[in-house]
Amino acid sequence: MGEGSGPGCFLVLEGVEGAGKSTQLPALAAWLEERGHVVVTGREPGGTRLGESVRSLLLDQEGPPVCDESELLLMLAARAAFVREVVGPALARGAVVVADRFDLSTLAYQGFGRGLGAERISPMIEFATGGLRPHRTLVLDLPVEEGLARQGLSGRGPDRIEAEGRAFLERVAEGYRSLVRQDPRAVSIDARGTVSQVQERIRAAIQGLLPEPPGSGGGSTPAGDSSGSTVPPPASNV
Ligand code: T5A
Repeated sequence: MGEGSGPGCFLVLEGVEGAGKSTQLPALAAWLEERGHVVVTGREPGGTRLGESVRSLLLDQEGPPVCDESELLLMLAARAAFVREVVGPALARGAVVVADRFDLSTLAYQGFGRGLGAERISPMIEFATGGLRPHRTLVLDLPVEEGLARQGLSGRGPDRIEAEGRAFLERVAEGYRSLVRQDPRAVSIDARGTVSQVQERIRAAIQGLLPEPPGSGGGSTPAGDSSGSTVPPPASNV
């Protein structure tokens, strides 16, 4: 497994809480499908049975106490499964994979937010991913305050990590800004404005990256694959 391995294309949406990743992902996937691409989606932590179990363990407010080091290792355990069960096989089939969070989340949240150090944990991330990196990471940039306000309006209560508070989330946001400066595959997307304005910016940022869609049938899954719909809920791609 190497950088962006396989003939497909690996896109990742990143950003602070409430930046709009989960809103933008299905719209992007539908747009790609309309253009004839086979699209596979997933979220992190999650996207596999193991990943979804890790997600509950880490994000439920009622879950067990988790120290920062355990949190990092559990995020990476989920990622190792996601790469091997979902992303790698999909890229090998020529699909466009769109993930809600990936490696930059770990660097921003555990590296900067928890203070474990991005340089220190980078080799661990590489071990978990087998060196697989997105072709493009789209970091939705929104002031922390605005993201929290959007979340508040959504009526969803904070998960365990979100509940860390404002100072933690500001460190995460600053981490993202620093990571975008260093990573040539990452681009910052202004996440202010309407949902469709942000979607337009995302589409513009992936121009020229996408492979030729397979045939002209549009979104069909290659023979031998029984996963059905090309934009299924996260865990059903496995
Ligand atoms: N994590 C994850 C780590 O610490 N390390 C890691 O390695 C990984 C992979 C995951 C948590 O785990 C942490 C990070 C997170 O704390 P999550 O639920 O997947 O949790 O991620 P969240 O960021 O918490 O998801 P959110 O749902 O809060 O944020 P989104 O997806 O960015 O925002 P979204 O799309 O749900 O939008 C939030 C609200 O805003 C509205 C939406 O309708 C929704 O109500 N909205 C807009 N309103 C106005 N204008 C727009 N343009 C809008 N776009 C969306």
